[in-house]
Amino acid sequence: MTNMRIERIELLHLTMRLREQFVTSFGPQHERDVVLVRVRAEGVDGWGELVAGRDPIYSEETVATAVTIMRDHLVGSVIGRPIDDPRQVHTWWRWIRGNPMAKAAVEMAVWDAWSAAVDKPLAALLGGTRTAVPAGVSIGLQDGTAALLDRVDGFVGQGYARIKVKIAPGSDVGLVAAVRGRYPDIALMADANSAYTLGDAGHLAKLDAFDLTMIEQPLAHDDIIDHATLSPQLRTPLCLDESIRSAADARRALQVGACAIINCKPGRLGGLAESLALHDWAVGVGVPLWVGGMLESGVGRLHNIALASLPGFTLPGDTSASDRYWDSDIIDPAVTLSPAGTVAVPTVAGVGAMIDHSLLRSALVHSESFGAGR
Ligand code: OSB
Ligand code: MG
Repeated sequence: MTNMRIERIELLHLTMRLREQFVTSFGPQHERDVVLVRVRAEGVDGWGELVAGRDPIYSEETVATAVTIMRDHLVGSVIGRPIDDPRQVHTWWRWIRGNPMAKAAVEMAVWDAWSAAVDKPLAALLGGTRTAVPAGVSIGLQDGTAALLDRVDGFVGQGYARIKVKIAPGSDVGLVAAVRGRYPDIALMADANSAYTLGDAGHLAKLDAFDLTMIEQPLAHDDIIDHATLSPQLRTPLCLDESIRSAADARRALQVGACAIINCKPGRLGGLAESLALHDWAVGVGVPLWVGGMLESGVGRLHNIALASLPGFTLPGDTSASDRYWDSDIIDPAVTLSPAGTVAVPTVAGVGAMIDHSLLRSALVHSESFGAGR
């Protein structure tokens, strides 16, 4: 198989209720508006997931803006155009500024279709080398320390390989001290989602006492320079999430000393090709990397797990099991956590074979389609 042509693209709009609210420094979230992209080529389907939120709080993109970009600029440039390598697709969109989540949703669906067409698992296509990857879990802000410890107990009991707690001003040092006090040896980190400023440097330095693997994105979502000023004031390594939108951003951040670790989210980077570029660069310079999550349904989750199987992802990702967020995920089998704290890398070619269409239908709100056979 050397060539593929996408004939039709469908956008499936789902609403999925989270098992429990997820609270970050941005506020609480109870459900996700999930848009799945289904690309249809000769005899095969490919699936991608839009990770944008309903509101522009993690980044500027929202479900509505991303769907507009897909409809007006992405879908038409892909349908009918011969593809001989899924790496090509993102280069067609270089002229479109920003909008990485919209691009990633379509690009990842093309990768998945390619995986199905060549009958090779996505992980293998990307250069993955592991059959299982260590899974971390991200725990939202809770109503007090006792509630947080309760959640941590549950996830440590399930075997998660790393615990990430969300922090915000007023809910930080005490929480981290309590978790570290109860679990002296677990891999523990804190994610601030941009809730602090440089003036908080002295306060953030108090977290140095708790042997955190990293502090994620303490300062502004679009900042690199202030993080470089903060970094030498802390012993704890900094990890950037929101600020890194390309492999070049990561290079610049490392160059100025803004971080020592990078969270790789394909949605934030515009897709898998850019994620691979980031990965290859990180391996070259020896920067630890991990795959972050965006509360994905099974579709995005399987993509993230495939990516995490590459050798440069040296730290556990936010690649938790389906039941972390969903009562019933839309894939079958769901992603499960092994007693060793790992999730299995899918060996099936194409996510489509793993979709539970009746669960998908029960979450479906509406759909739209583009191209032939409408
Ligand atoms: O900052 O990593 C983040 C979820 C939504 C938006 C941003 C983030 C998160 C998480 C959860 O921390 C990651 C996950 O488990 O999917
Ligand atoms: Mg984060």
